[in-house]
Amino acid sequence: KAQQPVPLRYGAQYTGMRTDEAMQQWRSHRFGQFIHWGLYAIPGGVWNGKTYNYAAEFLKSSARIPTATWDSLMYQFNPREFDARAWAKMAKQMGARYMTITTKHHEGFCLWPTKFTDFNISNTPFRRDILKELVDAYNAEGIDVNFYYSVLDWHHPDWRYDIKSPEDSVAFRRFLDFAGNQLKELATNYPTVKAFWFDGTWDSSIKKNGWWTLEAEQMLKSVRPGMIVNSRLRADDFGKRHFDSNNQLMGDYESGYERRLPNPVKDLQVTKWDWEACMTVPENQWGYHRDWTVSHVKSPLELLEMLVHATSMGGNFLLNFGPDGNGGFRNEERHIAQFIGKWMEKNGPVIWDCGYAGWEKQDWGYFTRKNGSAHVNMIVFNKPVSGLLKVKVKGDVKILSAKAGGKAYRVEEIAKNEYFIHFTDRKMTEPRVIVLETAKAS
Ligand code: JFZ
Repeated sequence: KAQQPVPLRYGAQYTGMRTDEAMQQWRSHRFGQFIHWGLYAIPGGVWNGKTYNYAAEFLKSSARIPTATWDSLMYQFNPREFDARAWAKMAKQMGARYMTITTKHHEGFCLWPTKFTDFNISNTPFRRDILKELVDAYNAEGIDVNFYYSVLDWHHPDWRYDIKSPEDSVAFRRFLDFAGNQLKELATNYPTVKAFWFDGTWDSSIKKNGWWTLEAEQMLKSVRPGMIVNSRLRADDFGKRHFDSNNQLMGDYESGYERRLPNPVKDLQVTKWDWEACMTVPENQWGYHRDWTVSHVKSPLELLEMLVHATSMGGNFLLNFGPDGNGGFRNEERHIAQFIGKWMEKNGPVIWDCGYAGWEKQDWGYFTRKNGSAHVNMIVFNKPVSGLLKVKVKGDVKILSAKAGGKAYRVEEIAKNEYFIHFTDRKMTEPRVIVLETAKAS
């Protein structure tokens, strides 16, 4: 028998996907650039001559550095090479349609001149409002800017991991006011911000204050109609996160896929909601780390395949970059951006605006489709020795043609709803796109 829904005050606010223009735009972007930048970029994973292999943005915690010592890095933050317009051009060339920047990571340092703490960019030797320069430069390239915000704050004296005493609740209440003020300040002073990417909301203190996560979501949406927030912000009345106690997605999109992607056969449930996966280039480094030999560094092709994979399942792909303490990108990151950008220049239309095609995944690669289109894109990563690419269509459709650029490939119907595309003459040096033209069968 059907279960009665649990009454919730702070659960999901609606069911199904948002269909408004702001959300459609967010969804159509598909490819975003994530940027982790803060004081941790200065030591870059190395403290007192010792290299810490764990995530560079966690160095304060891994090397057990006292808060006062860490915070004094602020007086060294002077990224002379920083050039917002060059960053934006690189993102544009890569094919990214949005960028998400860490306004404040766990360390608590703020990249904008906030009124609510002195621990911010205006007290560095650099002084300039980095956030404003980035928003202006990316927007000028036609790229939307979104704000990452860590609620967890290693600097703020009122932060609590848990609420164990009346004193804790008083302090944490002050902390939540501080965070709410900062969020309102960000949404007000940077009016083109499209979305907030919340992080650092997994501790008991937040889970016991689910009301605040809903209040923050609603406040941002009232300041900026159309605002988008990720599921990671949210906790319900019972401290359940991402999905509420009735298993409904909270926030506007699911953001739990971190450094992994849904399985293209088993996890098709994700095609029912909006989602975004975020990805690092090394195994687990978000901020700048001097030594990338500590783990496997993904190749441009691996990352490009992940972008296609995410698109094929109706998700966005947010690829992380960690600029160094001078404001420059490492060569590996530049190379990745260039490589993906070259492919996107030709093939962007099978990514942007595209999503799940509704057809069964095949071993050669991925399908994508623009919503409602009669054209289905095949993105071929693995060419079989036979050169025969199997396609199983869904429903009453026929494949009329298979084309790559000007060239047509033979389409052979081998069984009901099953085809071979004869891709025999091609030597592949990069993922190849074949566009299938379909028509209703009857
Ligand atoms: C968090 C941060 O701690 C990290 O520094 C980075 O900013 C990343 C994007 O987010 O790390 C997480 C967050 C969530 C999970 C794992 C690591 N998770 O849900 O598995």
